[in-house]
Amino acid sequence: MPSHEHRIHAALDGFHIELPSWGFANTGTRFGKFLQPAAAVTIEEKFSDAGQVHALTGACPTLALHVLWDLPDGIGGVGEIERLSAKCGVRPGSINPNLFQDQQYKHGSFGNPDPVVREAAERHVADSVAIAKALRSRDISLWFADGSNYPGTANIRQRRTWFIESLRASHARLAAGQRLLVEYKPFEPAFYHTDIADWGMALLFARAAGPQARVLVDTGHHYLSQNIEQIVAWLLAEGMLGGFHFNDRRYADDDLTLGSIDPYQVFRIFHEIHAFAHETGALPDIAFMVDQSHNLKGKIEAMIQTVCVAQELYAKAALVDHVALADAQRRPDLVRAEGILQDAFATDVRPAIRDWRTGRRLPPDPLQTFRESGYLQRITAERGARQSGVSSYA
Ligand code: RM4
Ligand code: MN
Ligand code: MN
Repeated sequence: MPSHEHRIHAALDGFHIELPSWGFANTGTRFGKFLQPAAAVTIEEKFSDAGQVHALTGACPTLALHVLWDLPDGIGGVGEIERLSAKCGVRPGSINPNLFQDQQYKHGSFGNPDPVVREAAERHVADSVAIAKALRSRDISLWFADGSNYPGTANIRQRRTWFIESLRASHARLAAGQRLLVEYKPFEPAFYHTDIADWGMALLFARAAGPQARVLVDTGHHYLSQNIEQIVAWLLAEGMLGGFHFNDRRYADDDLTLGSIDPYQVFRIFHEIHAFAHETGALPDIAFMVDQSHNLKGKIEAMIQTVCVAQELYAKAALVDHVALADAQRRPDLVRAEGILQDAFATDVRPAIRDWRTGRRLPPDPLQTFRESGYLQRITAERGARQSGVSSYA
């Protein structure tokens, strides 16, 4: 078996994680926003900040874009995105349609009882697919705020049928190689029922949509104590896991820093992926993405911290001895099997990760280097001088 160091380095070589453009902008809660002078307002600033994170970590080559916020002129914005991408060294990643902010979506988008609104939503997704094609982005990532607040006010089965119709129509617009990712969320903003409430509904919708649709698991979108790694294992077995939105949560969809509350949960998710790769001989083709929007922490620092935590947990999971684990499971030697996971989780992988960074001409401590770089001071002064800065999100 290769050395720990070798396994960690090989794992990190293959580990990329996409940053969200909206994670660099001013956002807040429904109670208020605490504005940061350094927050990105323009798409140029978002690309610039993402470029910093990638330059320091070497792990974030793509930036997720939200169509309404980042391409307000639709396909007309593609040229500017290409220019910024080349300038900042970060490619456009998943394309996220916005099907929740416009007034017409008050009662839903694909599930709206009004056919005119459903059509508008389909058109927006079609535009998003066209944008993704023009940018050579693979994934169109769908999250719906659709649902209802009061029992009896929505025909749940009818809305399901409308969803299937619109998902099929959207899928039909995909080019070969593109994917439609279907995200689920149990509640919020709808508080009685959500049209895609859990992974089972997302799986059935993805299957109904067509062969290029997959499920997107946002780690914050589960009920308390749900076994997320089991969902991951099932979706892997079904060939239906498309990607992740990573964040942590304590109560609900809190958008906390990945691993800040339960790092062992993240480790167990990564373990299922490594175990699948060990058994099948190939890493599954999954998009790892961050979906965090920090209201209080510095946004760029929070992203660097997140990426470093993700690398650590991914590296720890790569240390699990799958041959020994399979043997312990077969016997079964329960204590030994569990101990194999615990030993990997307890391993301090930081020295090996520092070596990996040094070997790739990256700073051994990206956060420290960022703090010493002067970038934050510079953008705080430049961007703080202007008054606006409130993004429309959250
Ligand atoms: C949702 C979900 C989506 C994100 C929106 C803005 O909670 O996580 O992925 O696009 O927030
Ligand atoms: Mn999400
Ligand atoms: Mn969320």
